[in-house]
Amino acid sequence: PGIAYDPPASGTSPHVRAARVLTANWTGRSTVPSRSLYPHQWSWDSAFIAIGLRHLSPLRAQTELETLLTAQWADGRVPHIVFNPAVPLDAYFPGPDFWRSATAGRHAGAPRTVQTSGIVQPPVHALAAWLVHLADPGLSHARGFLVRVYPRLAAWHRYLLRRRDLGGGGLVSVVHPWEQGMDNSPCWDAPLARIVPAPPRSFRRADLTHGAPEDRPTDLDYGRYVRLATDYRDAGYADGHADGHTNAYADGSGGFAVEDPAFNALLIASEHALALIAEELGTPGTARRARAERLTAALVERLWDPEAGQFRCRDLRAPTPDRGLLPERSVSGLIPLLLPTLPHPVAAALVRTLTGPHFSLGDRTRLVPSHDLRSAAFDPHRYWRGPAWFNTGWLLEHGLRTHGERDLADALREAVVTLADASGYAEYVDPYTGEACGATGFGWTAALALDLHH
Ligand code: 9WN
Repeated sequence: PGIAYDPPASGTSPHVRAARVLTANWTGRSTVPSRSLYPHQWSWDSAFIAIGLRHLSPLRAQTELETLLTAQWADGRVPHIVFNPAVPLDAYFPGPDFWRSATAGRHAGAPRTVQTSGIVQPPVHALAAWLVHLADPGLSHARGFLVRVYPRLAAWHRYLLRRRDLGGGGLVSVVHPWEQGMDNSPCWDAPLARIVPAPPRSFRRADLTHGAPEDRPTDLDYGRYVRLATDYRDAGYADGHADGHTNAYADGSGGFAVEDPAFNALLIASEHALALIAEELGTPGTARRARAERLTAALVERLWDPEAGQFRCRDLRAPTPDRGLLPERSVSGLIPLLLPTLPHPVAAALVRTLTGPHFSLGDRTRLVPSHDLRSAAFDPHRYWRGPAWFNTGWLLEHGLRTHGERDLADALREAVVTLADASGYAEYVDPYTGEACGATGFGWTAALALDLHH
């Protein structure tokens, strides 16, 4: 239903192969990131997927976002996973029986009709909604797409800005590595080291049934992910107030609270998109644009490191009085290049860092590695500790183009499209060789390659 474009059985072009991945991962209301590893709906995956899907079927792209937003909590949070009740409980860990949203999330306003996780993911949704609208404004108007999603997207941003400014400096914090989306980034090594891992026998990983252990986070990482998620759940997924129970901090977070450059840059890009949506609906976008500018200023003030030539993560639980910037250089610290109103010297420095020895774009690497090539923690195969991912490639392609770096943007675009197809639409690839890692037939890889193909 709703499929506007049926790829021919013997298609040979990359476009057709990417479209096939999206068709194979479509469940009728949304798209799974991967049939094997991630058999439910994921929040930021759906946003990226909708951006590609709009070229195949604007209706499916709108539905993708609408389905996700139907699972929004009353407090405004958009959960990072919406569970498909038809999928067996042991197919993914942590599943609905772990998160128990309907009961544990009752006070935060978890929906009663669907089961979800209780944490969030980067807010790419308003940006995606705007791009989806542009693909077919006629259909969008006819279905009242923007009218329906706008209040939900506004509530989502309100939740982040009001309940997650844990550092008090205007930026949003994540309280779990899964929220930031780059789960085992070396940036989290120091903040996670302070977390007592859950006992290994208290949970069972499902990812190792499908993924190679050396491409996935370690058991020790998982023990800590489980501990943080358990504590947050057991405190009723409450943000922003002390409960004196399991949460040790007055702001409601557990032992992990980080201001991340990519998460905040995506919020800013989405706030700009919300301004455009507001205007399209005949209301002023001025206040939103002003807020986006304030957030951009806060981002530069709190996370920009001129010596490193990139943004860094701020660890709010660091035992230093100034709550230090984390020393590791992640691709996350380059993503703000996406923002058109970034001060020129900052954008210029980011381009130098991207092409310099730490990321080597266009020299030793064809796609941007997720982590600093020169870090002792760099590993070309282990998940977010080095491999190149296609969503970060897509974001940086836009950033380069936005700041007038046409040749670099063209080369990156070509690399995303070529390597996505050559790898079988892999989840991530070795940044030097392009060798496929993780799952193949991965949703956002196909979607974003398709988008750059257009
Ligand atoms: C936990 C679905 C998600 C992505 C994340 C990626 C990975 C999950 C996992 O898969 O995380 O949310 O089980 O490893 O890190 O960015 O959204 O594709």
